[in-house]
Amino acid sequence: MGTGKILHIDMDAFFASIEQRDQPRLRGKPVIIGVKGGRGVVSTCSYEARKYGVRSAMPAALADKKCPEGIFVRPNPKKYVYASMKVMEILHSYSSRVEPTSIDEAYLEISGRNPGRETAESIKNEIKKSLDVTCSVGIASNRVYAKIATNMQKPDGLTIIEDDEKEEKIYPLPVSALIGVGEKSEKMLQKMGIRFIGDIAEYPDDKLEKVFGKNGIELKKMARGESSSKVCAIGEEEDALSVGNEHTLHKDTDNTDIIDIILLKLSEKVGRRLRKSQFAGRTVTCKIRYAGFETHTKRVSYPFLISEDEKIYETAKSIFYSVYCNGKKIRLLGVTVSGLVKSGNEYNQTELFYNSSKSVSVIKTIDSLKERYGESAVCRAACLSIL
Ligand code: TTP
Ligand code: MG
Repeated sequence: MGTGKILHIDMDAFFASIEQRDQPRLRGKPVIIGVKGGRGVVSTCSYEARKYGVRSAMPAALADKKCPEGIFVRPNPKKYVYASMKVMEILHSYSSRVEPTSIDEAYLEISGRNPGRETAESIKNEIKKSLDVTCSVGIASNRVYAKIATNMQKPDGLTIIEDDEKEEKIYPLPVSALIGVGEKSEKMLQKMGIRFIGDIAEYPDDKLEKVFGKNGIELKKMARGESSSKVCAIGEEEDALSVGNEHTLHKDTDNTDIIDIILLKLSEKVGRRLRKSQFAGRTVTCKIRYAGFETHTKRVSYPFLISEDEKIYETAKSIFYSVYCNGKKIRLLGVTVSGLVKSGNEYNQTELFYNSSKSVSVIKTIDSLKERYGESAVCRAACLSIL
């Protein structure tokens, strides 16, 4: 059988592995990246800590309770950004088409002449040799399966899914293994009698479309391994169409409460403009300018359409914190959604991929209030407590 075309790579317990590499006393131990006794959440943890049930985004206090022998380590973002850059540099030496999708994750298009397994092994060896940390790789003929493959064997895994293996290896997986299917979508699918990826793959188009709009069709394509698998190298994105907003601060700040609120307000503005013009997009870009004018932009792309404020905010925020150097003062922030597609009933379509307790009617009400009384008329509780 032919080899896969898309290679997906994801570093193992990224921040924790870097700390274990740099501090030998942490090796083989349950390491929790976060602040012990703080009110914050866990950034990530070593595989040793995962055995105790510790997870990313879990409150630090809960992680401490679950794993009393866990060793908390404060995050060193600069170090992780540097390591990420090294990884991306290595990836670029294997393909001109590399799409980083987070600080420790990327898709690569590998040409037909290069056998997938050899390329993957070589990448894994080179990363291990030059950074002394491990990664997991998945290869398939499409992005969705490649990412699923990566997650099938972690840490230090290498998994290849051939096209003729999908019924055996992909279809028996629960729907939640598909990127974008959260708890809410899972429940809705369950009500339709859909539990496994194979169920979606065989489900009638019209019924999926009725419930989920265009994203229902997209979901079926994802399940079948037929969704778009283009790898967008940096600078190549099709973002002729985009909606974005920027905010320059009156006074440069490193206060993350203020930064979060600005990102929230920018995301709400962009979301409202998207919905008003009946567009939804795949890519969120966050622009960060430091006081010295040093500017960074980074983007994350989803295989589905989004237009909800919270999804935009969540994404912009995760991009921000993957780039931000703690303590550096910020002058300007920007949030943009691109890769836009005209969408008739976007609420219905995006509902499938959107895991929020906030109902569509609430979003609509907020939009119409802002329309009538201006942006500052409706401010969430989070904003009110600070501004
Ligand atoms: P992930 O790739 O999701 O996690 P991971 O690399 O730690 O572990 P895995 O082996 O399962 O891939 O995220 C990459 C890094 O991003 C992670 O090391 C820390 C950071 N991160 C956060 O700070 N907060 C989060 O909620 C998540 C999910 C990740
Ligand atoms: Mg990772």
